[in-house]
Amino acid sequence: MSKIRNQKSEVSNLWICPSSVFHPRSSIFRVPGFTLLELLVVVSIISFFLAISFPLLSKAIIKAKVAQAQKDISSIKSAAEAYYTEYSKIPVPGTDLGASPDVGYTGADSQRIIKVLIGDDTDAFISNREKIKFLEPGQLIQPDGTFTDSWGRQYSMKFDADYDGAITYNGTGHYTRVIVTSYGSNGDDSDESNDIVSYE
Ligand SMILES: [Ca+2]
Ligand SMILES: [Ca+2]
Repeated sequence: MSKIRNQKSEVSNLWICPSSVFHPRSSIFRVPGFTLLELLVVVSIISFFLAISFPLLSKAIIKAKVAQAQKDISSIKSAAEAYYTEYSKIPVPGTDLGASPDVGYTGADSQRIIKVLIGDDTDAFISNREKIKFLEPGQLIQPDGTFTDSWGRQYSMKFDADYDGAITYNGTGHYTRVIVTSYGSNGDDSDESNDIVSYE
């Protein structure tokens, strides 16, 4: 009799209240996933980290573009100086040699000079008759065949056309044969604050 009473007691302990089993928050029947509050917390945390990381990422991208432009400018300047050493003249059309004041080149004219420096001798007015590769264009080349800076704009150049050993640029004289310029992220030559220039 005592044994039967104990078994009943055990069965009683195993009984589960139906209301707790079918309650929506029951651990047995709870739908796996997040509650609305948990989702809002996760979205808020992700938004917070995006908000603080985006400016840092933008700064890093701008810094990388400036570094690439500085590297390209240095390469173009070195190539122009190597051209001078080889041919005893600057890489500009013959009609500009001896011109005073010194001559600046932008757009299609600067494209012609870069093409000559990479060993393309199709430009008879500048000429690289030995087809010497003074410049490795690298990522200067865009899919459409143009040579541009990190912002997709063409570099500008100014040469010491009058051979006095100096170039005046933005009102200041510099002792150099060539100055190469990227007008920076805004592409604006009147705003020098973000220009990248070879003499700096
Ligand atoms: Ca000069
Ligand atoms: Ca600028």
